Amino acid sequence: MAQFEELKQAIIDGKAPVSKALTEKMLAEGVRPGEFFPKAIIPAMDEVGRRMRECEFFIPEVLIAARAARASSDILRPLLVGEDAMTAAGIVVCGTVKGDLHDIGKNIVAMMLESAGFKIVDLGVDVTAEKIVNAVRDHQANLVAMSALLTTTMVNMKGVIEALTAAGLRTQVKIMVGGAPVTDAWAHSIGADGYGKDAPSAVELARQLVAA
Ligand code: B1M
Repeated sequence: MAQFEELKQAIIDGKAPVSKALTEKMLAEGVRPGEFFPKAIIPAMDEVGRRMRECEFFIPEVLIAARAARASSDILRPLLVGEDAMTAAGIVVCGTVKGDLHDIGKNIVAMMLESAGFKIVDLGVDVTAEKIVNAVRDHQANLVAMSALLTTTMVNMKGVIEALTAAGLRTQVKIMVGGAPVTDAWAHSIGADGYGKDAPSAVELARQLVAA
């Protein structure tokens, strides 16, 4: 359907008002809420991820595309009930670890995950291990996504994993980590399940982890 292509393009181009207006128009014309994610929003954000990986898009383009995706999904989410209920790809508790106030990268990752159909419980910045443990329990999350930008705070990721283990929740959740100083080797050394280099890789990794 040409309209889904148009919406997909509006999202890629970061045109939030167009994406909002098109979503409203299509709904008024009888398009079912459940069709938007698989036919326009998710393919659009997959394309944004591809462009970012290939350095055709940089942070500003990704942010405005994610905002355009949100303009559409904000309208759709309350409508996704009954038959059209969107099955979340997974429930992700995310946050920047204790002592760390950097949230730009974490927010991009959260927005991209949300656009890819994950339900996000964003705890913000300076998040304690205890808060993450409680959120995993309260929201029955199956994924924890931690971000750290400082070499002095990335050690707190290990504390979160230990706290999840101590609370008996480690087998219930997969854990992914990321942020500028974080590496694959670091992720393995602290017992995380994976490392995301950037937001598109974080989405791919999240999909793999929940499917495993
Ligand atoms: Co800060 N800061 N900062 N800072 N800051 C860095 C990180 C630093 C490298 C700058 C430098 O010295 N060259 C340095 C850290 C040095 C180190 O630890 N080795 C530093 C420092 C020292 C500090 C302070 C200590 C400075 C001071 O006060 N003396 C202080 C610390 C405050 C604190 O956190 N307690 C501080 C403060 C700040 C600001 C508040 C001013 C501001 C943050 C604003 C905000 O986030 N709301 C800030 C900023 C902006 C930066 C730089 C310049 C940019 C960070 C950023 O947003 N990058 C940064 C230098 C740099 O990185 N070039 C720096 C863009 C963002 C899109 O990238 O976050 O890497 P990034 O996210 C990427 C990937 O890493 C990945 O995907 C994202 C998108 O592709 N990713 C994940 C991130 N999380 C992921 C999670 C995943 C998967 C992928 O799965 C879970």
